[in-house]
Amino acid sequence: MGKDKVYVVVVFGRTGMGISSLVNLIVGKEGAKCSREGRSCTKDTKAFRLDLDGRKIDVYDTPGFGGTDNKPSDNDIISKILRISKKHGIDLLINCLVPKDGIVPGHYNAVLSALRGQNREAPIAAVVTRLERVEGPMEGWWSEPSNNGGKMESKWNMVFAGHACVTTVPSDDIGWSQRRSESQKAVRALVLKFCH
Ligand SMILES: Nc1nc2c(ncn2[C@@H]2O[C@H](COP(=O)(O)OP(=O)(O)OP(=O)(O)O)[C@@H](O)[C@H]2O)c(=O)[nH]1
Ligand SMILES: [Mg+2]
Repeated sequence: MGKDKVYVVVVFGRTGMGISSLVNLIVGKEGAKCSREGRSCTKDTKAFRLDLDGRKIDVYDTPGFGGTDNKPSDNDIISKILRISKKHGIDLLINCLVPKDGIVPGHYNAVLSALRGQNREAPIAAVVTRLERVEGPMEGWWSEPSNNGGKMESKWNMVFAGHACVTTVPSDDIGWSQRRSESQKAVRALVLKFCH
């Protein structure tokens, strides 16, 4: 590993679920533009640099799948992710998921099969967001029998190389600052596992 290596992490998911917010949480800056509820916002892929533990990591924001208002089509989004893979190589994909409506096996499968088809498969981790209101530790969401992450695997064959359970609720929402910083710690630890 050269010391100038730049690791590449790509975050994807359904539109409006908090992809850009998750990128900002990981990078620790409000660099990526986030939407107001109900409007697709991110139009193109964009990298935000994180320096962590002596490593340079480019975290890519992507347009959400299923976007409205002149948003790239799902196929365009796949092409954009493939382009990043061909140009830079991808060390980790993060599927941004929200309980219920934000868990879409089709998005996971589309990304996985497109990369596989080009012999460019990369590990996919799950980050489950919007968990600020769960009782007990956010991580508990994953193993709670009624909604657990293992079920995603057995039900939809969504197999993840790792996961984190978080909230990316805005930092000015003071009620959740503790959970927000826990979330940043958890998701950065996940990222570092794949950047070495
Ligand atoms: N309560 C709560 N709201 C969140 C969370 N993450 C994101 N949001 C809100 O969800 C809305 C959409 O967030 P974005 O990060 O812009 O979502 P996106 O997936 O990038 O959306 P597009 O770029 O429009 O496809 C914003 O109003 C966020 O503040 C979370 O963990 N908890
Ligand atoms: Mg966005």
